[in-house]
Amino acid sequence: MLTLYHSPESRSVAILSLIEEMGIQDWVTVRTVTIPRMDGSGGCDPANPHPEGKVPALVHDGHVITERGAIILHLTSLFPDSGMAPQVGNPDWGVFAMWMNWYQGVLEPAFIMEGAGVTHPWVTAAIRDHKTAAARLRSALEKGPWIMGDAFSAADILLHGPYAWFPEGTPDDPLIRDWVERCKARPASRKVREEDARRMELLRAA
Ligand SMILES: N[C@@H](CCC(=O)N[C@@H](CS)C(=O)NCC(=O)O)C(=O)O
Repeated sequence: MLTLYHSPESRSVAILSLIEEMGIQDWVTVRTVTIPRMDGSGGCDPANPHPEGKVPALVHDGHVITERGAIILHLTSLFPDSGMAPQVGNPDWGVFAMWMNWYQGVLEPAFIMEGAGVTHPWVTAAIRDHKTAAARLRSALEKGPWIMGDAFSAADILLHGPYAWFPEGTPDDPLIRDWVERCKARPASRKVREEDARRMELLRAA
């Protein structure tokens, strides 16, 4: 049994989009939980099994899986015919797993550091910076039109996320901006965001 712990307008939207793109809605139960919000609202939800009270968390037969990259690798491996990732064992799958880990270990930290105005030689040595990360994105998209080449994949869902949420942080590069818009225009993405806006209204009204 698969249960996704989700909170509206948060990082777990990426997993909802993935579920929609994969067509596995009947296999995953979605439970809405609260999280502490930057404006002081919300709070950790005792119903959320995430050890840090965050979202997303995916529970598979009692096993708690956190971190979007890991959740994506797990779901796309469980449902290998969904078309959202290469087949496990193919060289392409190694590249796909690389993008999942690069996102978690480089792109998102670099994006956050830039937004927070943090620079430090240790940070630069370990993760470089957002400009360097954006250059790597660009070189993938030059071959594009998607991160993995011809086919839209879960790598696009994960990697375009920060730019969809914070357009002001998006590099001033038409190749990257157009890709973000193409990702946002996917029917699955539109549907999930519309449903999520309704979930948020319910949460605010509660
Ligand atoms: N590295 C995690 C990050 C998860 C995360 O930070 N989620 C935010 C939602 S946008 C959260 O739950 N924040 C609540 C909190 O800070 O307590 C992932 O990629 O899944």
